[in-house]
Amino acid sequence: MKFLVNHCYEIIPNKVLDSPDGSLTILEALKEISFNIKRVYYINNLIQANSIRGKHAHKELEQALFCISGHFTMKLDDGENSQIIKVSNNSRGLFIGPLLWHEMTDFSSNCVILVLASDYYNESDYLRSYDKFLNYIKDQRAE
Ligand code: T46
Repeated sequence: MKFLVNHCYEIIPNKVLDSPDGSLTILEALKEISFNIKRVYYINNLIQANSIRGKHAHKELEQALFCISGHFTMKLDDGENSQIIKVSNNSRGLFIGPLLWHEMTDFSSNCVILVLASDYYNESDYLRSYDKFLNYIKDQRAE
């Protein structure tokens, strides 16, 4: 996949063991996952057709996101370029780095998203308004 935005890339697991009994996908910290994993969370029960998740950027948090069932649409925006991608259950993941605005929509009802995060939950790491996100980037560049 070609990314038009910064702070994002595709994560390809080293090992996917497919068999008639199912697929086993293995990911290891400091290997395919570039950071130490401090938190794991998942999102499921996406039964409402018009659900929106994300709509924020993080100041420092690094995340590896895997759609392990179903599909959804991800809008990415690094403050200069934006891109819309379809994310589906294909064993590949998305690295979502800091300072990347992300919005998730169009979830299939069977969608399950697994996220590995580099740090514990911290609300002060969030930029929840797009204007604040742009200003934060501007301030960072000025430093
Ligand atoms: C991303 C997508 C996939 C916690 O208390 N602890 C946690 O670890 C998390 C992730 C959330 N929360 C609380 C904070 C908020 O009151 O749960 C509420 C919703 O959190 P958030 O806005 O982070 O949820 P999403 O699903 O919109 O976004 C999260 C990630 O933040 C985001 O970066 O990629 O999941």
